[in-house]
Amino acid sequence: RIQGAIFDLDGVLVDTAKYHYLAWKRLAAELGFDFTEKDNEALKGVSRMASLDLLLKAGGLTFCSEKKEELAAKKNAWYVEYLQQITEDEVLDYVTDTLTRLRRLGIGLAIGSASKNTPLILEKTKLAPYFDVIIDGNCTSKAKPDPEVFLLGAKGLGYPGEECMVFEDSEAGILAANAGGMVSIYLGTSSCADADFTISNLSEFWET
Ligand code: B16
Ligand code: MG
Repeated sequence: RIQGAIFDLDGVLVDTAKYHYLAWKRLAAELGFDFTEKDNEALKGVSRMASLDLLLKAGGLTFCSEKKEELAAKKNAWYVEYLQQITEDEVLDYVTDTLTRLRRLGIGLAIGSASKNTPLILEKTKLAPYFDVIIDGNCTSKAKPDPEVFLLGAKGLGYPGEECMVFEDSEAGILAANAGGMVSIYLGTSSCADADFTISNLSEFWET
């Protein structure tokens, strides 16, 4: 039986995936190439430096690691600038309903995010009080698709991976959930072949 639910942050709880995209697109433009929404799919759930590597590959560019640190910092500064203006309005549909209903059912609730900006996002959106455990890019060393972030979430909740379900909007995150032995639920309009279930939004979760 499922005892715990672990939620990805960007793209699942809050609509911040679009700001990541805007910031990466801005960086690509500055480097002289176009970066499409389709190109951006591969970056979802992926760590900041790994995302930069994918972006540079798409643009056919290579840089030394010092320069890459500089570019990643630049992207992050733009992203953080966008985050300054977000409010509870950025919380996606059915999120607070879902969290409240799961809590009433006795399910433990965790966040499992790759983002180092998780504390800022939670502060702006006032979501932190809903969760028992928060695992983010500041306390993990291995990026999704490694299951580390979700295994730490399950451990924090006190349940084995098999008793947890993971809500994700990225391919890397679904692979991480599968590797952790969890039930993987993909949130998206396209389908994700590796996910145990695919839903287009959280209200659909309650219909099945
Ligand atoms: P940061 P998630 C991920 O968050 C994003 O999906 C991904 O696009 C981003 O590169 C990564 O966090 C790192 O974020 O640069 O803020 O540390 O989807 O795992 O909640
Ligand atoms: Mg995500």
